[in-house]
Amino acid sequence: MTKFGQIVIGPPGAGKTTYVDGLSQFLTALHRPLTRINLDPAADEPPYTPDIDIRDLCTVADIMQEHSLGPNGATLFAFEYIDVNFDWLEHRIEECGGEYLVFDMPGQVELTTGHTALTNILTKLKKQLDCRLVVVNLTDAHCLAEPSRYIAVCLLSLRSMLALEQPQINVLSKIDTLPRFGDLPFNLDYYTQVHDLDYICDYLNTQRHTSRLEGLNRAICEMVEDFGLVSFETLAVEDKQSMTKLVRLTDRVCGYVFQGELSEQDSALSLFTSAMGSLPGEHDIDVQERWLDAREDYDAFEDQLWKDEGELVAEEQSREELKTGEKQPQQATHLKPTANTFSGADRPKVASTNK
Ligand SMILES: Nc1nc2c(ncn2[C@@H]2O[C@H](COP(=O)(O)OP(=O)(O)O)[C@@H](O)[C@H]2O)c(=O)[nH]1
Ligand SMILES: [Mg+2]
Repeated sequence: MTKFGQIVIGPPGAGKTTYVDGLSQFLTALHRPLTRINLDPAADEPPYTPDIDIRDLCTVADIMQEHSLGPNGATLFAFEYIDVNFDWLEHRIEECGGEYLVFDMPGQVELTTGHTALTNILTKLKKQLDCRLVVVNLTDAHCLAEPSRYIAVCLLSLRSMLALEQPQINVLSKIDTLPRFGDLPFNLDYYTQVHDLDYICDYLNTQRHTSRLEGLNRAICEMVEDFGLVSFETLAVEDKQSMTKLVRLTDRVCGYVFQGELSEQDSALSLFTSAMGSLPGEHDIDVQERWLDAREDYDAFEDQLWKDEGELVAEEQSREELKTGEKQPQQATHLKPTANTFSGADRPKVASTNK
């Protein structure tokens, strides 16, 4: 059976484990058969319960002791170990049986930019288990506060796209924390679209101590733009709209949308989990407005929206119970987008700053 899923990568602290936990709750609510796989051999107890855990095969502490390696080398070794012992992973995935796999990865950048073990594992997952995976590359949105870090993140994202040779969605995580870092010189959509990077180089040159790096910055930006592969989505893991949008996008990119209809046709939510169409109003939401210019209005608006939906679901359920005389199981219908979800008409309005 073809399997679909996500490989969640990104530097340490980018929010990978938190996202896997959020995603796991989200997809469980949609009744999607899920296998959660922790491939971080140095993970502390993750907030979700992994169905498969690399720490059952090897831990960083054991490898460090046995092979006199540091924590970084031990993590790379662990991936070489999985590569060589791929049968273990294959067997465990088949045993768990979930049609949707979510891999929580360690933050070592070498794994996704140059080391071959992960590439080999991805190839085996594809060839031996018919997995169609999408890489979700998280980077803390804090990088936007520092233009040179943003350029480095663009370069790293491009590097992992080229090295892993998988469909990849780059994500600025913890976008809800952005207002803490002060005014940005450009609108948020400038950073997400990754176009006209000349402007950010010009801006960098107005800063002190960076002029000697001008040529290097411009060369990196030119290369990133020439490839035309890098752009960013945004994510605040506790924001349902934000999670919904990312789930829809990952479903389209890995191809889950084409088989969701078959496997989930009994679910009232199949339309939501598998439909190709965009969320109502999905493309109207301006990330600058949502997370910076009118954040509080949007938060209040969303709270009210979910509250209204919750009440609607409760009403529907009690009507159903009255009709059948039976207690209805708790439905996840509150996750279904309703016609009024960000339809535009009631959405908070704000004059764009258009930088
Ligand atoms: N504000 C905010 N914090 C987040 C978000 N996602 C993760 N975090 C926090 O970021 C920290 C690191 O997250 P973790 O998932 O352990 O990162 P990992 O090392 O990439 O697995 C934790 O304290 C999380 O609570 C988010 O969307 N918003
Ligand atoms: Mg983690």
